[in-house]
Amino acid sequence: MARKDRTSSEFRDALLKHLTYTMGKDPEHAQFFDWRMALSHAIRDRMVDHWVASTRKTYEQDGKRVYYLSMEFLIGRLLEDGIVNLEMVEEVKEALDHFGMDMRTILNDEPDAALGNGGLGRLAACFLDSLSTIGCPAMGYGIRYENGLFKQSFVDGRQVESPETWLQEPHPWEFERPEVRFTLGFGGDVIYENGKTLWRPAELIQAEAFDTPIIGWKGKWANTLRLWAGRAVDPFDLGLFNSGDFAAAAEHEALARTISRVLYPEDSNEAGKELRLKQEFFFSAASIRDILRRFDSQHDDIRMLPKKVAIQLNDTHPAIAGPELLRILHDERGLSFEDSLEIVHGCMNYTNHTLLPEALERWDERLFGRLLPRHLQIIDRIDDAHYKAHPQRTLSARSDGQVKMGELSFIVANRVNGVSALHTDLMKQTVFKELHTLHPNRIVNQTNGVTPRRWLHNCNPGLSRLITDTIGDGWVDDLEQLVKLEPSIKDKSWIKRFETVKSDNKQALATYVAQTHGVKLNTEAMFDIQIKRMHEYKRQHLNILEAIAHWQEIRDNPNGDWTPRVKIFAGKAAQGYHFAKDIIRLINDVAKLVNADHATRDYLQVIFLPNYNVTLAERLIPAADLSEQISTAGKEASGTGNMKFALNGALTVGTLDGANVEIREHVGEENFFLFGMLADEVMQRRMMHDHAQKAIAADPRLARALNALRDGTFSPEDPGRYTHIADNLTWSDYFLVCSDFTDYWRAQREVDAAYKNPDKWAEMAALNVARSGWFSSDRTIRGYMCDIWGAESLLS
Ligand code: F58
Repeated sequence: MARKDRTSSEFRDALLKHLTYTMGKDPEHAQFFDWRMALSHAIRDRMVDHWVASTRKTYEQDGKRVYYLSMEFLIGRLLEDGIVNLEMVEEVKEALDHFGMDMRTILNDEPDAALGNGGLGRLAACFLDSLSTIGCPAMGYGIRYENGLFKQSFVDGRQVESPETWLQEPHPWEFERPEVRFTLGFGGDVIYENGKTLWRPAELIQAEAFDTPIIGWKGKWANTLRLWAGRAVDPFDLGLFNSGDFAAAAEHEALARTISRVLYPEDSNEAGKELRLKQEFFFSAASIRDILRRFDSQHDDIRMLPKKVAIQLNDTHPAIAGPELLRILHDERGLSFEDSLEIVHGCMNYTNHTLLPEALERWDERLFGRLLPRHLQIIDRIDDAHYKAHPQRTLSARSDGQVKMGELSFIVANRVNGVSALHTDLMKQTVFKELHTLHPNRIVNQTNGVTPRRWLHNCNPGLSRLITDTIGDGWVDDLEQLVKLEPSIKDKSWIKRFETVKSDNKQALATYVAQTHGVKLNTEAMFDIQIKRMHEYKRQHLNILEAIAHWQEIRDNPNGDWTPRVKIFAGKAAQGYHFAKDIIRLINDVAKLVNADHATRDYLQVIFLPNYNVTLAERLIPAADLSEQISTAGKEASGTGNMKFALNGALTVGTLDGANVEIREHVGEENFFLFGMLADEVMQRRMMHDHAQKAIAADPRLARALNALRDGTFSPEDPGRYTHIADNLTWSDYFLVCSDFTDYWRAQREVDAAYKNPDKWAEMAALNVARSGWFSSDRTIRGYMCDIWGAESLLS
């Protein structure tokens, strides 16, 4: 038998074996679910050999290991990723064909693991993929939320949240590790005994590990994502049970499990805040213990820790890991405070993802002290030591009755990084100005990136094939090879193929939208897409205001030479963020009216797709013509969606914000639609108290669109529904929607004009693809390895 036939028949057997012995089904009666689970297990088996080999090599070589601590890992679906990375697509297809199953249908049956909110969590997932592709020994640490980010649906256009239940069915990728458990504590007292300070927590909980292998490109390396689940130390009280109080008997376990129950519990009340802080400590402390246990198994001298361990704090959520490590070294292992601090400093690094002051974490010191009394003392000592070394400083980690996690992370960390060049500069000038002056070498930049495996190779097979036909497949793990496409872009027949790929992708999206939402999209029109968390700084309302103004103009002149557009939105608003939820409702109300308008609907359609997640992004991005990256300059730390769109051949309409700046530099300013104020102009303009009113007075289109919000055009049954949005924009407009409107309008009309010339448009789009290679997360991870972690690849 030829080798290929042998391997596919072997895989067929493996699949059948799992169907029979793991799922306990015979093929006759197996459901989709059974086939998917059997397939996942068969694929997971193939991963395990690589995984074990990588782990063995990591121990043998004893190189520096990287630990990425993150509250979020927005990993999405894993089956296709696994099949592709193991180069098993053909084998799997053949095996499934043999049993009369369709691979695509099975892949689409997998739930999307939504263990994150947005860019921060997705970045963590892209980094895991790149760390494994590069062969950097690393581990991701996070929380195994039973319910990830809520499911979003719309009722009368309003966002309705329901629990996300990805773990309701077994998750085939993880390995439960009941033997890896740590007991952690909260509350209690700090006692002084024999010259030692010790923390005696009042409440104990266990963290249990669940491991998921993360396989890199071509299976050369595999790392681990270790997620912690809350368990009771004493799960069941038999005494209470026997006395008839069944609920109380199980209470310990129920309470312990709440800690890993949901991602970002509503924290507008005290109980929610407390749970959130507990979650942060829970996973950080468990991870620190695990890191020390592993280190201790190979080394005797704890002073070697910074040589062997690099810890990356993904934002401030795991910042308590610093004081916790310090506590263990000083209180439990007896090192001096100074030596302990030096070791901690040598290991820890911190990535900042936002400059929004309200998003920088701060804890009320009473809550903090109640839950973590010893850590509060340690933070004070860190502050004191820092003050001694820098008496000129004016701010500290603990002040004004609060514990400031940004300052704490900065002081403790060896390196602090921003996520785009602009963001890093702004960090130096704004939030961390003083700390930067005291530590001028601490802040470094690592512009974000995205994994080309998921965000081009897997989500856009048509474009991937065209690229591989043109330049070979080396680009998949060396994305800068995409520049080799440039000569072909001048070739008319190549551009035709490129255009066909895009129109096929649009068609596929339109079919999906028709099937799932019953809306028929005009595939001849430009697909103009804005998908991201709902936030005022991201300015989805600027987009919809422009759409309203555009609709009004088309209505004025229905026989004009309009460029047809489909405006697509998706994104979730935080449960307590009412303004953002009202913007969702507005977009849905605008969609209802505009899509039904016979005079305009050939030129303008608006749709808000519910329940934005990684899987939906994978469908939308390959079909986009235009990418909306329109945040108020200075507010979007980087953006990563912007990179995914450019890489898939969408043109950007955007401000000079976050990584847009670098995208524009790479793809060329002639291939990017720029508008809006610059970050420093934004700061200036905000000082002008009547900036919005002036902008409205100067632009009749804007005034008219705002009037339509006020006069109930979009909510005739409830005419006052959107008055507060118009009022907010007129009288406050912190994010400068009005001030940027006129220039946004101009840029959008340039977009319209450019789209009228399809060949030119395709050429610009293809140049975006060819020049986006730098935005691979492989490049970003290499930057972290070299500038932050001092870690090396173990792939020979
Ligand atoms: C995002 N942050 C930034 N935060 O907004 C984006 O510019 C950047 O590209 C990305 O990080 C990666 O660096 C982000 O996603 C959150 O989701 C917060 C988590 C904590 C609760 C509030 C949202």
